[in-house]
Amino acid sequence: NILLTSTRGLLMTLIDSRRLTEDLVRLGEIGRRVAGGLDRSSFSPADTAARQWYIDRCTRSGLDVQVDGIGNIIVGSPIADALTDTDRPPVWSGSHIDTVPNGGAFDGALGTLAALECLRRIHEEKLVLDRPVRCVVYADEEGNYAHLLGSRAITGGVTRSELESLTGRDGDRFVDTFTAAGGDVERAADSVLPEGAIDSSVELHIEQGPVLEAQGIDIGLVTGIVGLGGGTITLRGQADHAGTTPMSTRKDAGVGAGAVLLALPGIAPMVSDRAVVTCGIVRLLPGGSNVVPETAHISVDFREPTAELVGVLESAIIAEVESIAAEHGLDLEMEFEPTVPPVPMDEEVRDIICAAVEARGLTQMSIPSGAGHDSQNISTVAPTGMIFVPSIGGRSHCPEEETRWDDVGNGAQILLDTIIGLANR
Ligand code: HGY
Ligand code: MN
Ligand code: MN
Ligand code: MN
Repeated sequence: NILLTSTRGLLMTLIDSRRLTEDLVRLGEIGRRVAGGLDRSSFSPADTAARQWYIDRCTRSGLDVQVDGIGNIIVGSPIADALTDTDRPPVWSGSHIDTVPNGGAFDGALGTLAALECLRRIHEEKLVLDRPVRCVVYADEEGNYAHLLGSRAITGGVTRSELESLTGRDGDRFVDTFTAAGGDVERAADSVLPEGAIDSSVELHIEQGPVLEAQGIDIGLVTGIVGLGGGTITLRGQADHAGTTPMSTRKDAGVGAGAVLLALPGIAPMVSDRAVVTCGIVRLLPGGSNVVPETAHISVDFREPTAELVGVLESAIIAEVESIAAEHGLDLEMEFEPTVPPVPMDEEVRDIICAAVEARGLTQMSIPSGAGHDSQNISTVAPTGMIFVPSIGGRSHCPEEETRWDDVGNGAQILLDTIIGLANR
C-alpha cells in the first residue's frame, strides 16, 4: 500500500514510548495548580517556563530550534537535513503547549511532544527522507488573546493594530505580556510564511470527545474541523447604591448579562443541530456586592461545522444581544474576532494516515473535530491531516482530561509513520 512502498521499509523506525510518556508527565507538572489542572495561558510565566523546557529538550537532543515572530517554535534535525534536499519545503507536525485555565495535560501537549519524539527518532536513526521534517509549537492556540493566534499569524497574517487591541482573559494587554516574555510586536505582525513554505502537515491530538472510546476505536481520521468565532460583549449601565436605588430606575448591567447568558445558548439549535454557543467568562464591574453593576463583560464562543451557517450563527447572536441591550436600556459594545472557517482535511494525507493504521493493525474511523485546531489554519496553505486518539470519558479542558498510555503510544507511532510517508510520497 501507499505507506509500505513510499517508506522503503522505514516502518522499522519505532517511537520511544517510555521517553514520550516521561516528557508528557514532566510537561504536565509545569503550571499545575496545587489541587487541579494546568494554568499555562500563552506567554504567561508558566507558559514561558514550558516553552523554555521544550526548547532545552530539543537542544539537548542536538536539534535546531527557531522561534518565529509570533512565538511559534520550529525545530529541525541538522543530521536529517544533511541527508535530504533542504530546497524542498518541509513536512510540519506539531500542536500547542498553552492551556485553558485549569486545563488538562494532554490537549496540545500530546501532539507537540509526539512530534518532537518523531523528529528525535528520525535524527537518531539518521533516516534518509525525500523532504525535511519540522516539529512545531504553535503560540496561543487556546485563544487567551485570539483563537489560534500563532498559526493564523503565519498563514493569514495578523496586523499590528489587531495585536495592539488584544487583551487576555485576565485583562492584560497582549503587547505587554508578549514583550515581557521576550517577544517583538513588530516581528509578530510580520510573520506570514512565504507561499509554499510548508509541504504538508499532520497533527496528533486527543479527540476531546467520547466517540472513539465509546466505539472502542484506536485512531480517529479527522474529516474536517469546525468553523469558529466569538469575542467579548460589553454592556454598560450605571453604577448606583444597592440599597437606595429603586428597582424601577436602575440600569443594571448584571441583569442584562443574565439575559444574555440565558438567551445565547438557545440560539444554537435554531441554526443547526451541531452549532454550539458558550459564554465562559462573565465579569461584572466595579464588582462590589452593594453596588449596582455598571459594566458587564461577557465572552462568547461559537462553533458551526457548515461554512454557510457560521455567519448565520454570528449574526443571530449579534441581533439577540442588540435587542437585549435595547430592552434593558444598556449601552452595547461587541468586539468579535474574525471567524475561522470550517475546513476539510486533505484526502491524500488521510490516505497516508489510513495506510499507517492498517499497517500497524490498529482500528480506525472517520470523525469530525468539534474542537478548533491550528491545523485549520495550516490547511489553508498546505495539505493537512489530523490524527485523533481516544479521550477517557470524552473529557477535556479540565483536570480530568486523560488518555491511556497505549493510545498515546499508538498515536505517536502512527504520527511517525505518517510523517515518513508524507516526506517520501
Ligand atoms: O477551543 C478549542 O476548540 C481549542 O481547544 N482551542
Ligand atoms: Mn488543542
Ligand atoms: Mn484546547
Ligand atoms: Mn485546539
